[in-house]
Amino acid sequence: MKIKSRLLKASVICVTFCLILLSTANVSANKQSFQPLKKTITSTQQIIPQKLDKGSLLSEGFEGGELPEGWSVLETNSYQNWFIGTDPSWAHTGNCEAWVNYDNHEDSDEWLITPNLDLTEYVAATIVFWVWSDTNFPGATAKLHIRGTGFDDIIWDLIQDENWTTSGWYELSFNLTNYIGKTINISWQYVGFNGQSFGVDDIEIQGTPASEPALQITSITGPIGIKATIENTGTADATNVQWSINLDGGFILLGKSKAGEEPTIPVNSSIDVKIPLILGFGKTIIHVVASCAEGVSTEKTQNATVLLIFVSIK
Ligand SMILES: [Ca+2]
Ligand SMILES: [Ca+2]
Repeated sequence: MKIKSRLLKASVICVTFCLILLSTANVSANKQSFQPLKKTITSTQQIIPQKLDKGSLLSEGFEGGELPEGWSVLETNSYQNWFIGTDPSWAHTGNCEAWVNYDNHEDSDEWLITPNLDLTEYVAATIVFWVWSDTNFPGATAKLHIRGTGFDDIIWDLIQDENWTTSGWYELSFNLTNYIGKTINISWQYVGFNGQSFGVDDIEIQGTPASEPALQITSITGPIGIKATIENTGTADATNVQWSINLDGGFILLGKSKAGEEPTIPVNSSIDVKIPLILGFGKTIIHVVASCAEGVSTEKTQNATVLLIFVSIK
């Protein structure tokens, strides 16, 4: 009986202890399960090179498996900081994402910062990205900062601005047009104590390039005198277009050079500029230059032979 009683007591203690353990595990399971596993990159994982078109200022899915070049982090302590997770089950797309785990030991103040972005050549810009989190643990929040010389604007705050009762990936987009003409960087600041974990993936920053003229000398022809065609292949009118034609070499008695000005070459239009009559002989190099008030210029050289009034283009 004694042995049975002892066994029973031991069993009760054991079961109680297990129940306590289980209940403790339950309390933290909700958040412990959010910790993505670290894994090493295997040879089957591809590092996808970035291909940016003219309108793309930044495109980042963290698929390189490490903090991308030009990015930085600020850490206030050594525990629960930003890292690049490499488990595909935690990424929004691909294998990787930027992640910071919740911290219930120390205050978090962890920054993930993009490279500097020059918005001077653009007339509009937007940022779109995905974040993983929820708003059920308001002890910590994530803030989106736009920073540049003399300013630090918080344009989004997870706990203040969202009501995400289910954890998962959410898409966010913001207009950056207020920052046109400036150089900025964008930061995700994870700050507070014992909040929800936070992930970022698939960041796209698109800009609308400012329109500008583009000048091109598309042809230089003879045979009586020289005619050059200057074309505006850009996206804005070229104004106060200064042009010149010069002949270098040979024995040129008449029509060695000429310069002029055209008030405007509209988009997708061209003008013909001329030296109407050239008199001379010998091999020469025709040099045509054009520039406009918008600071764009172009030039072209062409070999030719002059024989009396005839110009033969080589
Ligand atoms: Ca990714
Ligand atoms: Ca930390």
